[in-house]
Amino acid sequence: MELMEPFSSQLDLLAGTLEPSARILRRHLSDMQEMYADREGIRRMLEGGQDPLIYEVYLSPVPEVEGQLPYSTTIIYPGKVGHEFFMTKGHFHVKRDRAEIYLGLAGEGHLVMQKEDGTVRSQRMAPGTAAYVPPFWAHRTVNTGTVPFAFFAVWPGDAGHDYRTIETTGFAKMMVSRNGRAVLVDNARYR
Ligand code: PAN
Ligand code: ZN
Repeated sequence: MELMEPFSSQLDLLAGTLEPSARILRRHLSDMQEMYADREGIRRMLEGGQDPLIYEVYLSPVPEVEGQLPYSTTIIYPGKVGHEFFMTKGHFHVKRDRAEIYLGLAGEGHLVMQKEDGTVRSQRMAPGTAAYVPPFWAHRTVNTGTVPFAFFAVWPGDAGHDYRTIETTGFAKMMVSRNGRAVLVDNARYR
């Protein structure tokens, strides 16, 4: 492993930004159309010229190799696609036994996790919530509030990101708004 010098970076605890960051990823609705249930609604939004920014990821400059601990912040904007709250794509780690820690910074949301057998669990996240993603659980975060939801994450450098499995199967449950409340309901498209 390459020897590094110690360094630090600055989190804006209210805005959720990370300075300096090596890269900022921006995910719009058009980047994740197949992740939401309301395909007809999406088609209408995109054809009408609406392609909202759903979330941003600020990535640390830490290399993604064994022994390192890369970290990031994620900001998910408030909003819905149909009844479904704005959320991240979600992924398994390529090395399934690699865990992760999330720390809530601002706003509120849910961390939805799923095992390969389709078992789903969710944890509510608010500022100060340290949520643990155990080995073998896919993870996706959802903004269930009305302001941007921001959190910090740190994971083992050799974990790798497998987006394909979730793109193909989806999550067994989806987080929707019902009578003004966030609830997890079965996803008819699962597998
Ligand atoms: C997080 C996520 C981040 C964005 O840093 O990568 O919140 O979500 P997606 O990667 O699913 O688009 C993490 O879980 N890293 O392993
Ligand atoms: Zn992860």
